[in-house]
Amino acid sequence: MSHRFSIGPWNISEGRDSYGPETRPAKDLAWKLERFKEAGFDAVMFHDDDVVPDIDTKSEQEVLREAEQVRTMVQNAGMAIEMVAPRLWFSPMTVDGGYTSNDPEARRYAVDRSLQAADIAEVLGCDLLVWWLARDGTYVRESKSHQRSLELLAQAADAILAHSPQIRIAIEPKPNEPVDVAYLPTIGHALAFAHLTSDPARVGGLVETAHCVLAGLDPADEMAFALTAGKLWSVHLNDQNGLKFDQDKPFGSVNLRSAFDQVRVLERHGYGRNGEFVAFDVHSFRTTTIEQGFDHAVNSRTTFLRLLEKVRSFDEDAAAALVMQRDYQALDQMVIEHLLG
Ligand code: XUL
Ligand code: MN
Repeated sequence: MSHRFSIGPWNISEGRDSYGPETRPAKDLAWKLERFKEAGFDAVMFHDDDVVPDIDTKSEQEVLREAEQVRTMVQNAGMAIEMVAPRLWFSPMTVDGGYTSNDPEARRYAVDRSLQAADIAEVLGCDLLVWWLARDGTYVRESKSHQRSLELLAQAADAILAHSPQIRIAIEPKPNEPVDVAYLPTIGHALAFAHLTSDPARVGGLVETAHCVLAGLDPADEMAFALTAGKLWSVHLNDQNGLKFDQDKPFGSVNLRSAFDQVRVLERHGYGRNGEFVAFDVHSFRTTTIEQGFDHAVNSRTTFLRLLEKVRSFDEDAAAALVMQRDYQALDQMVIEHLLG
């Protein structure tokens, strides 16, 4: 089976970080779509305001009309649209969180904006709404009630599920950043949370490599957990060098063996058979020029395909025999030799 690849416009970025300004010029969606297509990507991921910039200043009709235009543009570029994610972390209304803010008016804003994101998804012809709950956590744990926060999250999910019968919500867990501690830090939390909603079958997960590393967990295991439950609806493959700020490095660039294990687990579970995309959430280094400003994504895709060959040529019978003999030392070296091979 061949895989289909997905990428977001935010993955071609301008190089700003907390300590300094942009190092590359901004490029528009048309420019990005051209790069995506020529590099072999099949689908685009969007935040609601990637589709409709300055979304909060526009009327509902304007928003949906602009979404129509983007749909046509992406279609004309020969690509599909994988998902839409409401960006609930930029507005002054989301300073204290999205759905779990202590301010009822801010919570209403978060839900309304999410319903609109679901409408945008419908216009774009996709059924996946991604929940990266950036600020739904705390800097000071005593500032919110955990139980109440979970209830608020479930109410928000229920509102979306009732509003858009075609929508599935894929929760993208992350343990911290920007908040100190998040309410849904791992895929286990996300899938348990699904059962607090009115339609657990329509609430699943998206596993990002870097987020698992930040949680001190094995990315392949996190993916396997969701796959076993039939709930891995997307992935954000990238890499992360230990416990520090979220790095979104090219896939396999830190831990090639872990990357191999991720590809192997996706293959073993037939990931992609139900239309799932292999998505990358990767960022250029700040030092990169705009001429090389998409190489990190192209390289991630190349690494995935190289590792796919490694997974498919791995001698699973020999590995199984070593498992039977409990010779895990030889198994360990077998994997290393295969990767070095
Ligand atoms: C943040 C992150 C986001 C989501 C989409 O760490 O990964 O880009 O993937 O909102
Ligand atoms: Mn991500």
